[in-house]
Amino acid sequence: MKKRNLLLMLIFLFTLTACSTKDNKTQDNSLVIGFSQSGIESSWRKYHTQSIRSELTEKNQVLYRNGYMDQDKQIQDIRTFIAYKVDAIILSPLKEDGWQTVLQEAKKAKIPVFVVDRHINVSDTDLFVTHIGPNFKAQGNRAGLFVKNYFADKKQKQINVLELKGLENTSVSSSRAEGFKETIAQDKRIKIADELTGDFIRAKGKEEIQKYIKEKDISDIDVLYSHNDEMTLGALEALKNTSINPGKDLVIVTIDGQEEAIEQLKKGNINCVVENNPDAGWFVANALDKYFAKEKNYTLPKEIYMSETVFSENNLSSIPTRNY
Ligand code: GYE
Repeated sequence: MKKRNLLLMLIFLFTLTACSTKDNKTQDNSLVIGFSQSGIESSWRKYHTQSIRSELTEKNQVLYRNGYMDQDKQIQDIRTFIAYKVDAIILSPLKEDGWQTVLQEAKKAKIPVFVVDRHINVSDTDLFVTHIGPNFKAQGNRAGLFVKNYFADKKQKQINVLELKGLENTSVSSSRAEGFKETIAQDKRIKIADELTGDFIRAKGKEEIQKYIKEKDISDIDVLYSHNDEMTLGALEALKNTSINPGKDLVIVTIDGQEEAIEQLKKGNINCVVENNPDAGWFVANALDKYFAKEKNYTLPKEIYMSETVFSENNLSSIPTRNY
């Protein structure tokens, strides 16, 4: 008789614990979220990280892992999240390809994946719930439009562009190049004379421009189109040792909207800063809320774009504080 009572008591205690654990989770709706960030290469990226972490930790437990610009580490971090049985994964991918296998593992574990910032290239779009980020092609269009308008009333017969591209095999770099090319094609005088790759890193941007100055005649270049402010700031450092007057002899167009770039815009060393909004926190938290609310007949859109604008000498006085 005693053994039977002991067994019944153990079963009762186990059920109680199991229910209370489940109830705790559903009672406060808090989630355990794995957040895999691609790196810390720019103040834009640091703000992007802080925006998501601060917004999500208000209600949830966030396991944050920085990939330090190493995709293999990011994949390993995602496997850790799967092992922890997190409720959701936020992935800010370094590169576009190479995610199929690990996202299939997440799908098998029934863990939803939300992609932020750069995009991923997978055959099965069911491997992620939604992509939340800027429209990189539109940013390229805006950069191209500034250049087209800048030279519209100038008689110059040919306008040579030096393009300083970001990290290869990333959706952000290919889309910014595509958008820019699409828009400058409206003025046959504008040509991309040369392309360099600075990996979105200031030191590499400086090094590439220094090499270009040594090997070619940069005075033949009319426009520097740089895919991010960090590389632009590196390029400005390299130009200091030349007779080139940035913003005057060389029109400079850059993307992100970092404080340091806005300062150079106000000094006249940069002509146009295309904003790239890093403040993704609210968008991510809102997407998670909608997903887990599981409202009938509601599915999240596959793309959630963030609003952004363009800064130039025409609106210097209305540029909001950047905070990054
Ligand atoms: O422009 C740059 C960062 O992926 C949009 O990555 C982001 C880019 C951003 O290195 O500063």
